[in-house]
Amino acid sequence: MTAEEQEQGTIAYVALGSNIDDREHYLQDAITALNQESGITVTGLSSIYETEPVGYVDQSAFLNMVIQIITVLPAEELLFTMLAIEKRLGRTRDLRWGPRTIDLDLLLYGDHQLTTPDLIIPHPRMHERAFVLVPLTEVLYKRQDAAFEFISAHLEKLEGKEGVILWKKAQ
Ligand code: PH2
Ligand code: MG
Ligand code: MG
Repeated sequence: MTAEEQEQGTIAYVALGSNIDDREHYLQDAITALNQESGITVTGLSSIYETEPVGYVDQSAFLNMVIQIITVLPAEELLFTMLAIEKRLGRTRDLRWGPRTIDLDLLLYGDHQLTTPDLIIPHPRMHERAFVLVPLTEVLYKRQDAAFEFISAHLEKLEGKEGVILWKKAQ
């Protein structure tokens, strides 16, 4: 961790997904809950996209978005905080990749690379998922993050973007 990060916190990106009603409400509640945590400030929002389910396809369409946060929490503590918020918002884990009230995935944590038993950063599947890269690219651009070039190059090569439809544009 650099001295600057120690002082100001680390910029991180979190993907949100919901496919159980009220989907938009779950996204909103999760953002509010994250922002209320001490040590986390929400600093940027993508638009909300409606997306075809990927992986396990026999389930309802998702709403997905990505937010930028700045946090003084170490990555693993941030992850545990996210999991606790998922739980508070009624998340159960019955079926891998199955329906969920809210899914919070840590995508990027500064430019750190990290592998622990609980966490891999950058998120190992994000480069294959249009429902992640479309909103991530949007918020990286908006916040003028240097990672934009690299991530948008991945997005250009990716298939399945037609399954990701703008649902509510960010202000
Ligand atoms: N999440 C998954 C599996 N499939 N499909 C869409 N469209 N959106 C998601 O957030 C999603 C998914 C596992 O986390
Ligand atoms: Mg996920
Ligand atoms: Mg998850």
